[in-house]
Order: sequence, then structure tokens, then C-alpha cells
Amino acid sequence: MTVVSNSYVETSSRALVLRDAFESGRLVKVAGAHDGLSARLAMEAGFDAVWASGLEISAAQGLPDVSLLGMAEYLAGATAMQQAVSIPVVADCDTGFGGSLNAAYTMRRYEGAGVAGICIEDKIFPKRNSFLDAGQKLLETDEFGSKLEAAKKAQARPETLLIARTEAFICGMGVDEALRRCHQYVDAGADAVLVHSKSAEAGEVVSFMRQWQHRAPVVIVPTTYADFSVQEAQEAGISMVIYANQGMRASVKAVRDTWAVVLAEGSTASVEPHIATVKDIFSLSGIDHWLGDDK
Ligand code: SPV
Ligand code: MG
Repeated sequence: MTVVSNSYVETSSRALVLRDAFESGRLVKVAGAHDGLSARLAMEAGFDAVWASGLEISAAQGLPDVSLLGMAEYLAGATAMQQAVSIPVVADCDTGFGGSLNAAYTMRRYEGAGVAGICIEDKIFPKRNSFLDAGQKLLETDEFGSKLEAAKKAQARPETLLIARTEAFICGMGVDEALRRCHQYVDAGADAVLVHSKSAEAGEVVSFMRQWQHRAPVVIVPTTYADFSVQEAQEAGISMVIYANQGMRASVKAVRDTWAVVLAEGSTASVEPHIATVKDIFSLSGIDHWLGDDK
């Protein structure tokens, strides 16, 4: 696998890969990441795209996902991922980092970095992660619609995707409100909708899908309803499934377990067979591209 891509050349075609998949009904499988290395691991595993996760980018800085980092910091993370892979990067842009002007600026900057799509959500800035019980509040639909319109107007390349995310279910609202919001977001120019749910079952998104009638592609993030398979998602008519944070959670557990053994045993001998080799890290970080035969 070639791990270093010429990201500046391929930006338009990456967005088209997603649009083609949406049109052909091929489910797009996306893995969350926070830097170049985690994005490469997603590509190496065979995912179709990378989700530049706000939760992961924040956590990687040792910070909670509560709008502490600014747009430039999230953009730096997404840019590193974009440059590290040749598959599309879909950027989690929270609320668009403010009002309509910020949403427009977000689109301009992320498009400039070459991402295939941005996703903005209908929570109020400053936002809190959807899984925090922190009195989540939503913007009025018209106000969020104006943000989407502003982002769309700022878009330079027609193929870039604007994904509108509703947190209606996260806020305890029902399927009617989720549908009402998503219809208005598509009217405002969204190319796809992300319907988030923190339910332990897929029931909310499935009942949304029954009534949505394929008006625009639907994206889901099955973190809490983990047993909802890609086959079931495909059957429900869902277009994109994002495994937003499982990669980081896997790393945390592996690192924690490894360090515990090292301290308990006083050497790294017994963990060596279970951890990646230094050669593997060289390879994942593109040594062949940078040094070629010189290495
Ligand atoms: C993220 O990965 O930052 C997301 C998904 O937005 S969630 O954490 O489920 O809100
Ligand atoms: Mg997020």
C-alpha cells in the first residue's frame, strides 16, 4: 500500500467518490481518526473514508469535546489526515464554530485544505459532546438553515459535501421533529443529513428512515447501538456509517494494558510480540516515500 498520497491533486475526485457511492446505493464505511497515523490505519484497514472526529481531536490534546479547541486547531487535525491518506476525509465541524459567518468561513477553510465534506450540527455554540448529559440545546431550525445556506454559498467546488447533522434525538425529541428539521436542512442546501442517536437500539434511526423516503443520503454514527450491522444499515437505506471513536478507544485500552505489564514485569519483553514493530511505524509514516532507496 502506498501510504503517502498527493492530497492536493486528488481533492475533487475524493468528494466524487462519496457522491458516486451515494448515487449507486453503495454503503460508505467511515472510521474516526484524529491525526495522520490514525487516518492511515483507517485507510489500511479498508475503510472508504476518514471522519476527522472532534471528540478524538480534542481527546488527543487531553481535552474534552466541549468547544474548547478553535476552528484552526480542528482544521490542523483534518489537514494532517487529508495529507496522510488518499481516501476522502469528512470533517466534523461541530456547530460550524459560531454563527453563519463562521459556518461560511469553515467551509472555505476546510475546502481549501481539500476535505471531501464538512458536517455541521444544529446544536448551540459552544457545544458539548452528544453523549454528555449536559442539557443539550438546539438552534431554531431557521437559524440553522441560515448557517447551512451561508456554508453552501461559500463553497467553491460543486462536489464538496455539506452534511447537516441533527441532534433532535440526542435532545429527546421524536422522529417528527428529526424529520421536520432534516427536510428543512435539505431545503437549505444540505447534500446529506446525519441523524445522531444515543439510544441503545437502532429504533430511532430506523423509524426515521421509514418516513424519510430517501430524500437525501443519511449518515449514522452507531456508537451506542453497536449491534446495528452494516447489512441492517444498508437494508434500512442508510448511505454512510461512521465508527467515530472505536479506533481511539482500542488504542487507549491497548496502551493502558501494555504499560501496566511493563511496569509490573520490569521489562518490555513479554509485550514485544503484541505491539507494532518500529519498522511498522516507519512504514506507516511513509519512510519509503520520503527516503526510498536511501533508507
Ligand atoms: C465526534 O466524533 O466528534 C462526533 C460523533 O461528533 S459523537 O462523539 O458521537 O458526537
Ligand atoms: Mg463531534
